[in-house]
Amino acid sequence: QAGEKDANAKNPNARTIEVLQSMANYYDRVNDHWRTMGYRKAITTLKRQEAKICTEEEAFRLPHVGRRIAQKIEEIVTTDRLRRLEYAEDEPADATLQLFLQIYGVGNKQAEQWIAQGHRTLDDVAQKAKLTPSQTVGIEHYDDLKTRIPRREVEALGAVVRKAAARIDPEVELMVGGSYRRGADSCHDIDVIVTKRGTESTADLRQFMDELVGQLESDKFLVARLASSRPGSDGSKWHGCCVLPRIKGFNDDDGYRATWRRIDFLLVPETEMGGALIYFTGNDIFNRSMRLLASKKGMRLNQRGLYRDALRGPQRVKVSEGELVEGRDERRIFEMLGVKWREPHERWC
Ligand code: DCP
Ligand code: MG
Ligand code: MN
Repeated sequence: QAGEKDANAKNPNARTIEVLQSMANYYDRVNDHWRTMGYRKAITTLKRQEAKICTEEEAFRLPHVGRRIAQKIEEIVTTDRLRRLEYAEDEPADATLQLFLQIYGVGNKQAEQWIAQGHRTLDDVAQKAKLTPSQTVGIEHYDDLKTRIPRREVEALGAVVRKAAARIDPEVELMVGGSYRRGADSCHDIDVIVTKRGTESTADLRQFMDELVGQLESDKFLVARLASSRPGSDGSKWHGCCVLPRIKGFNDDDGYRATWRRIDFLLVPETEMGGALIYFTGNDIFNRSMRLLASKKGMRLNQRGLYRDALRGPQRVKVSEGELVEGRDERRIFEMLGVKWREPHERWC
């Protein structure tokens, strides 16, 4: 025991490890198992290093150290502190951070920046901060958007979309994926997969989607568009908000009020339906483990399908795009990966 303590003190990364350990303890306290594990693995890696790890780049090259933790390692070494930990250990500040993080379109960096600027409430941010259009919606409908959607309301919302879709193109098929497909009792949002027989690229569905959005907007079902694609994305996604209209016998009691709900659409050509179903069913951790497994087998899994890994030359420059192994069929992708089929409700990690 004393020996181990000694060894730790001599470790050139002792201070970094101490601070990261406090982060791991914090995430453990708030039951964030994923981050707790992430920090623990990074700590184990650091304990094995004989040299001091000083920069983000050095840290990122180590096993089990992702971009976020690598940045924190550099912050600890250069400033001898970690702002994220200081918020975590300061309960009021942490509560503010959690408050801001629950705004749609707000990540860690933005939330921490607002706190540093002295903002403490949603009103502060609404009045004083410069907001993106998504964040404005996120704040105006904060309470609605953080409320979970009961399963039967997800079904009712899906039915509204289906009806409108069938009028535009009866051959288009819609499936609700995400936590709903995994059997959840309630969901954060509704994830709708849009596909059609004979389509080979998302472009084949674009016109349908434009018409569907137009129709649902004029029906007052879709009430907001949110930033729908990251830069460089292919326009296969549509993110926004919807409200369930008053439906006779379902929600037409006196208590009806239009609750804003998050809705995502994913346009998927038939040729990629298997990859898309796996991706959009999740959960995110299950997806990560499937992707990791694929890469261990010299393949690559993404939301379009399973590929034989891209050939890479010096500096890991891509020489060729990987060859598609399977895209259409969800079960075949499991088979090609050599994993036992798991029903959607068995994909919680
Ligand atoms: N997904 C992913 N990685 C992410 C985000 C999403 O693999 N970082 C995939 C898996 C998710 C699916 O997309 O299951 C849908 O994303 P959601 O954020 O809608 O998550 P869920 O539908 O799983 O849960 P929730 O009830 O919170 O919406
Ligand atoms: Mg979802
Ligand atoms: Mn979603």
